Amino acid sequence: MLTIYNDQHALHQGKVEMFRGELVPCFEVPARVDHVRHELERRGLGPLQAPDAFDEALLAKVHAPRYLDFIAHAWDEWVALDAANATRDALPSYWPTRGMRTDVLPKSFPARLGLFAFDAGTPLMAGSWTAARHGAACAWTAAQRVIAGGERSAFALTRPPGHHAGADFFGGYCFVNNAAVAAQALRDTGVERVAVLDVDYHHGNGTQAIFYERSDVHFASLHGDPFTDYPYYLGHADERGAGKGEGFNHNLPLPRGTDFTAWRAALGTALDGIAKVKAGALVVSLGVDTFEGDPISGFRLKSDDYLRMGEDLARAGLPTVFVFEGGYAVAEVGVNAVNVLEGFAQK
Ligand code: Q9C
Ligand code: ZN
Repeated sequence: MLTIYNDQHALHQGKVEMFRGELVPCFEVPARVDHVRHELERRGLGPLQAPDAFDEALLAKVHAPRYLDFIAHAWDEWVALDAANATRDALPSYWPTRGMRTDVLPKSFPARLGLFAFDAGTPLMAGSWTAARHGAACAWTAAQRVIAGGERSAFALTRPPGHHAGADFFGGYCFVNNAAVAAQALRDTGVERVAVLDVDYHHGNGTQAIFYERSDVHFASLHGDPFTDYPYYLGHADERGAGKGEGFNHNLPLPRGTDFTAWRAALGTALDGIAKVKAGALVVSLGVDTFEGDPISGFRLKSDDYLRMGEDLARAGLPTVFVFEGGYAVAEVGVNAVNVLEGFAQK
């Protein structure tokens, strides 16, 4: 499997996140990607390539200009508030709620930080924007290789992850929606309809929101039920798309404790939906936080199940871009993610 690797990922390295009423060490750590890279190398599933030069104007196809302006300068603004901020990550503490204004941007940086964020679990630091932009370049390059380059599949190995980031918000450890960038790139290369299949434990609220009113990108997601699981406020089965996008959004929420037998049946349902809309290419938001040992998630997949997952994905018979998302059982993340790729490649 051709892998496009973000060698800048470790520039993003959060210290703490708000979790159950206290600041705890971040779950989303650089070692996650290191384990995946080492596992790819150990199994000889190379090569690793650097991304091509990426026109950043492409980010504006899936993100709002005012969000991109904000996030590009956020670290400098944070440090300008107080020189001592250089030693701590930026985290929001204020959010607009129903009935408040989000159309007028406050001058206050902390107020804007909260306006563009949806949780206090996504620290931003000096290298976050560089790491996130390089990640988008990896997703974009993987899409180019699959369509223009004639590869059957490619893998964007990057962090921070992307699927919780919407057109104008960050959260869930995500700043730039890499899967959306890949899907848009496939569209721009002439694929008439792209399917994004999100197998991360958490609902891909950002990806759903970006494409909710579009019929050219079908979004399907298997995830922990939002009644009990993050991101809580999106991901129910009755969210089917709106306007032109009606019928092109497919959520399959599953209860905590779901094992691979039930998960795989839901995957079959999602793949049937993708076949029905006649998608010409597939983007897989590949989170492996469905693993039984994941510290923040509730499904029960075992390492071997990821081989079967890859085989099932291959049966869709589509050019496929894999984009790395979550997975926090750090030592097992490499084996689990690479099992999906190997299962896919062997079919
Ligand atoms: N008790 C990704 O997997 N914290 N993001 C949830 C639940 C946020 C996960 C805590 C989880 C974000 C890409
Ligand atoms: Zn996740």
